[in-house]
Amino acid sequence: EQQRSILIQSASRFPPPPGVKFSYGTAGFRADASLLESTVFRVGILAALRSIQTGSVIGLMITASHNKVSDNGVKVADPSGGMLTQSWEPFADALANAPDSHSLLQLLDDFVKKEKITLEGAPAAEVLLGRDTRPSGMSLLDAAKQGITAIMGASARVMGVVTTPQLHWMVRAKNKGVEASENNYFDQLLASFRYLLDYIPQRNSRNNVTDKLIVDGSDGVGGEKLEKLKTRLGYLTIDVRNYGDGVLNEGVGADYVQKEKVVPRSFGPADAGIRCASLDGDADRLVYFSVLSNSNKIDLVDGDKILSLFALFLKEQLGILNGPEDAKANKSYQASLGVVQTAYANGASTDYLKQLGLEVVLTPTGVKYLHEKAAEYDIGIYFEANGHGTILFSDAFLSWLETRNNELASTSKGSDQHKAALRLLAVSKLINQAVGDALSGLLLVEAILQHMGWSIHKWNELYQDLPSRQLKVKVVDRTAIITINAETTVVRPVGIQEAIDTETAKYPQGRCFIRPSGTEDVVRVYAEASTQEAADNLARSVMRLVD
Ligand code: 16G
Ligand code: ZN
Repeated sequence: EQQRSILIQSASRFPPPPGVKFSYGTAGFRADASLLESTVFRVGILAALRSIQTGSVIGLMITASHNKVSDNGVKVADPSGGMLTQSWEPFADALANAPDSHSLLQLLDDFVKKEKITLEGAPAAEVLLGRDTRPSGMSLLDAAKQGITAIMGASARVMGVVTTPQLHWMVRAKNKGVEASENNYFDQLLASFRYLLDYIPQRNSRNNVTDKLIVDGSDGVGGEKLEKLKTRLGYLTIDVRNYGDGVLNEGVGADYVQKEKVVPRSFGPADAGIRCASLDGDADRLVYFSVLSNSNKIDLVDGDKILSLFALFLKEQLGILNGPEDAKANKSYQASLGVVQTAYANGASTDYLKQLGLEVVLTPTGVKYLHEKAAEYDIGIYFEANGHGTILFSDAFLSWLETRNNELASTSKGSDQHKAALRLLAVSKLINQAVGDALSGLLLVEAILQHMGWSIHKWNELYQDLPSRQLKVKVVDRTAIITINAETTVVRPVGIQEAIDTETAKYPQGRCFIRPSGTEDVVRVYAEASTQEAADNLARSVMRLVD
């Protein structure tokens, strides 16, 4: 009864905006910030319930990532640090769209019964709360707090301005009994990064790779954090630009750089030849680039190439670790190494990875799908071309690796095999296993480039991207388009796939697909072919089929 009246009272302070329909899309709720208070309040309630049900700490992040500064959004991190379980998404939708406090309460009643969540005498629930640098974040954070505390026994712990991956990392850490603080996060990243540098093969020590990196912080939280982190790096001079003076995501950031293939604001011809990287607004995406001389154009090194670099390195280290005598002595562990991409992955990257002998699978767009698939391997690497990705290690493999490392430390300390074990362990600590993380990804790229003795150009030459084009079409109802096979085949409307196939067949190395966006009211078209002109033409002609 007391619980009911608390809920009614607090919910009445957050009436939903009339006539707006919210949907927990690929990456949570996103909208113009002025529309979001009621939704964020309600997601606070949801997070508290999820914490009670799982008996674990849950995360709630307020961000709209690479979208414009006047937008905002909210998403929930599950106990593992990953995305909210998909089975709760319909509840999130219903909750956000409940027209008044009465229907809200009814929904909560039904859901709590269905999910067997006992509110009375429930164990203490805790939700970690974070936000990016958007000005609207402050009041939205307060709305989330009120939602959380509207559930009796639930408390909110404000982590303040953090990157999205930092918050996910903290949730994961807390649930493993590790201290969930920014310092601890930095410590872990730095310690494992230094480890990797300590084990760089002699032949490549330092002189081949320039120690200078320029990073575009997208005028968001990532630049701010990198400024703090870089003072503790030791080697590597990082020049951080766009770390908060300009407008968030405007002409800057990983999304802009990857889609437009031009330099971000405050970069120019003077930077030609230097290794550059770009983060997105909440620092869960990372791309590299180098500026072409005398122009604002760039050579883009996208998520596919980061993935390829990681895959190559891990495969090599696994190979060293599992020496031939080990197989005979039954000491090796046939760790499965899998790579997960989406249909947006450049065809040249997929070919390259397959040539390395790796298993490559495609999933639909959206981190939750890639992550889930990657978790099926001992080492699962996933990346979207847009720069979101990470590496997952299975518990079974990690515990074998720990044991093996101890063995090697006593039998052949300092051997190549021992070093390979140490490197793999360091990677598992450096890379954020909760979610893609631009800061941890950046440190891993830097360590591997040093290890290989490679410049950004050498790295970029792993394979040559096929020319591609992305277009979008505004449509009345994007849900009319239904795809299968990881979004590579359209099944509705009937007939359209045949038409796409006919167009595609006209172009050498042609590949093309369409999919409804999960974040905007548009249908996206992606085309690839042997020349830029051909890719453009293919995209345009398929666009006309959709219009
Ligand atoms: C979201 C997704 C991203 C995906 C993008 C596609 C997460 C955390 N983010 O930003 O992975 O690439 O949506 O957008 O899942 P679209 O559906 O509008 O093309
Ligand atoms: Zn992001």
